[in-house]
Amino acid sequence: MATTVAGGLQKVESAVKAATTGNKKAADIARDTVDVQQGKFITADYGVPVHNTDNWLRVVDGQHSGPSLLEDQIAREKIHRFDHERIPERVVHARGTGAFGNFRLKESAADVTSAGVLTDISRNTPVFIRFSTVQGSRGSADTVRDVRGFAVKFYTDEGNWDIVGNNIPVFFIQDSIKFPDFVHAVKPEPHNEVPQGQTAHNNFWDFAFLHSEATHMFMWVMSDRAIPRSFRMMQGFGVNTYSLVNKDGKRHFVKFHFIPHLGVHSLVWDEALKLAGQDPDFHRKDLMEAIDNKAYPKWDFAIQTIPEEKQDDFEFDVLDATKIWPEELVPLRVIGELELNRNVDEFFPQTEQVAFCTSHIVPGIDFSDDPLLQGRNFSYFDTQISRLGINWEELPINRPVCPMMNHNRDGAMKHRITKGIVNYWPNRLDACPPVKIEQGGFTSYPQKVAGIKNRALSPKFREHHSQAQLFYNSLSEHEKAHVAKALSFELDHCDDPIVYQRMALRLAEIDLPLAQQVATMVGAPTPEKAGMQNHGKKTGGVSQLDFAPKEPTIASRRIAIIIGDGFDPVAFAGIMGAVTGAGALPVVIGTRRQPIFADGEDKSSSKGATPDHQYDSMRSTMFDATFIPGGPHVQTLSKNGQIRHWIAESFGHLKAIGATGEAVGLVQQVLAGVDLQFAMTASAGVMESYGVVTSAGPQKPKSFKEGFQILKDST
Ligand code: HDE
Repeated sequence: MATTVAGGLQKVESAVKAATTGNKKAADIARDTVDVQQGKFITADYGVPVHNTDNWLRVVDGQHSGPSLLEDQIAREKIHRFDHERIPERVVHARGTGAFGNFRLKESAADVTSAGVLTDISRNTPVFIRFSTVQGSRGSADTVRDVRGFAVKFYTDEGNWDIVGNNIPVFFIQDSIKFPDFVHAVKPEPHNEVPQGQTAHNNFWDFAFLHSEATHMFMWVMSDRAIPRSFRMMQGFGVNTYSLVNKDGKRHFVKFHFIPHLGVHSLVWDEALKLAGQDPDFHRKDLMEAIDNKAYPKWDFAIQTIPEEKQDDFEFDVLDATKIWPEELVPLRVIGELELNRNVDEFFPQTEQVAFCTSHIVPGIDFSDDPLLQGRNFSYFDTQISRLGINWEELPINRPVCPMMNHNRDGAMKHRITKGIVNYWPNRLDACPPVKIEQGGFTSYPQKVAGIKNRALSPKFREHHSQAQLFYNSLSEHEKAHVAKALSFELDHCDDPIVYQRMALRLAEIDLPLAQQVATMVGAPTPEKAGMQNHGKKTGGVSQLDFAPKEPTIASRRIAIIIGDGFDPVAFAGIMGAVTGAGALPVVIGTRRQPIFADGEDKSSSKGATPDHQYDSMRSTMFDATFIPGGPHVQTLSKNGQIRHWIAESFGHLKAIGATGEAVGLVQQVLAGVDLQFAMTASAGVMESYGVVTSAGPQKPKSFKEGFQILKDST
């Protein structure tokens, strides 16, 4: 079928098919995609067929293996290639995972921009997203407390447009020159390279205190936002202020938002801590699993815009990345939808080599004087050069899908061959000329600038507390309790008293009761008066409860169904049908992975049920809910300490537990001594979930609390 390429490999059939499906990026990448299973035989990198890659060429005399020969070019190639497999990891956001998808515009924003991607509703723009943590290195765990990167590359018809965002709408610092200090302080400490994937250490909190501008952001990072349940359940924010320019040349400032259809959900801290060891790949697996199961994650794409002439109408500076634009003041306008629907074929050339640049914008979009953005525009391009080399934009994952031609040339690892006798402009052949503005050529917004050259920021940048208070006030009670617990955890890990004592004082500038609570837990003197009065104001779109999906859904959630020999087949079949019908993922956990037989099932004639996993390789933390059917198997389950722990732990994490028949008794027994109040303190809050659902009570208690009460009453 497909033509043979060097190395005896052939084009991937599926990738070639992509060329005909209309997805321009899939078709583009297909040009460079081969399938190892289509390879007829092994060749060297220079194409020569090789018959033995298992033994180094050496002198053998029949009895002894003699010295290996340097002459063996095949062995040397294999080792050389291996020696150089690694490239430098990203200096921040090293740990990440990516996927392909599409962006569909639903409403033209032609009133504010001339960008084709935001005005042409007939387009289907391919995208690649990379989600990441910030602090940890490439091999660190997914569920650590950290900001998540949310970087989107739109392969538009006018070139690549990158929104290199986060899942938190503000940042720690206002001026990009502070970034190296910030990253040094947050990363593992210089003397011992500790801790990995954590902000719970002296240097981070020392930095946080010494930069009061970081106050708003660290409050977000101490909230549930920093321990998402899934990448699919987090918001994305461009954070920086960009500009949109319409066809009449009018400019608006803009902030970009992505809002997940599944709502914004988090783990509880105890789950996150345990998962970091039990399943360090929890988030990347979750994303791949959902896409494989066609539960394609979707986000609304929204913009907030402020006309240029209203720049000074706000208490805060609209170019300050430590501030949100409260939605009561600047409403969100949903104009599009983003969907992820394809996993990568190979991690390194796609997810690892993808390179984002805040400076990648398309006509109709422009920068602003946001001092954080200005520095970022320099930094990203620069870092790609050291990570990937100067020709990084030629890599398949990075190259645009529209025509690309200019007079830039050469550099290490140049791949493209440009024919022609001129490589400069202007040239006597008129080859590859600039594009007129009216024909779509990019031009910068002709902004008027005046001022005194100085190392300073304008006065409004000096206010650092108001929105930190606004954020805290806008949380629900259980979210506030989680913030207090997170701060208590983090500052307890700081052993230098100056660090946690000062931070208790900083917290007293946000909310006195919060500061007092945290000071008690971390051993700082209890602040007696507020360093600054809390203004008491609230805003929408901050609490995660504001993002509940329109219809409650368990779609794509993982439900554990625990069985041993003698389970009730009717309850089992019923729950399998119900879970699958609701679009969730049933995962059968057995007392072993070999087939398990239902109550009354004849082992000689039946195949039994083959579990997906055996209980000892899984933990309750990996599931959103648990169901145990009744039947004699409960006798075995009830003797198993790990299964009892599973039930108790799920309960402690306020997850739904379902049981029928004899299994109701097991759940009652395990939870008999548990005080609901205590369970909720452990998870620090009352979550409105369906709690414990058993055949002993109504099918759907209104809350976790009610479910638990019903269980107790029926004991
Ligand atoms: Fe980044 N950031 N950043 N950052 N950032 C990088 O670029 C930088 C900032 C963000 O999945 C680096 O390619 C500076 C804010 C994401 O490949 C580097 C400043 C936001 C990613 C860099 C910031 C981000 C990066 C490291 C302060 C949210 C991962 C590797 C002015 C809006 C992208 C790389 C990916 C990565 C610099 C602050 C988001 C060094 C100088 C604010 C999602 O260039």
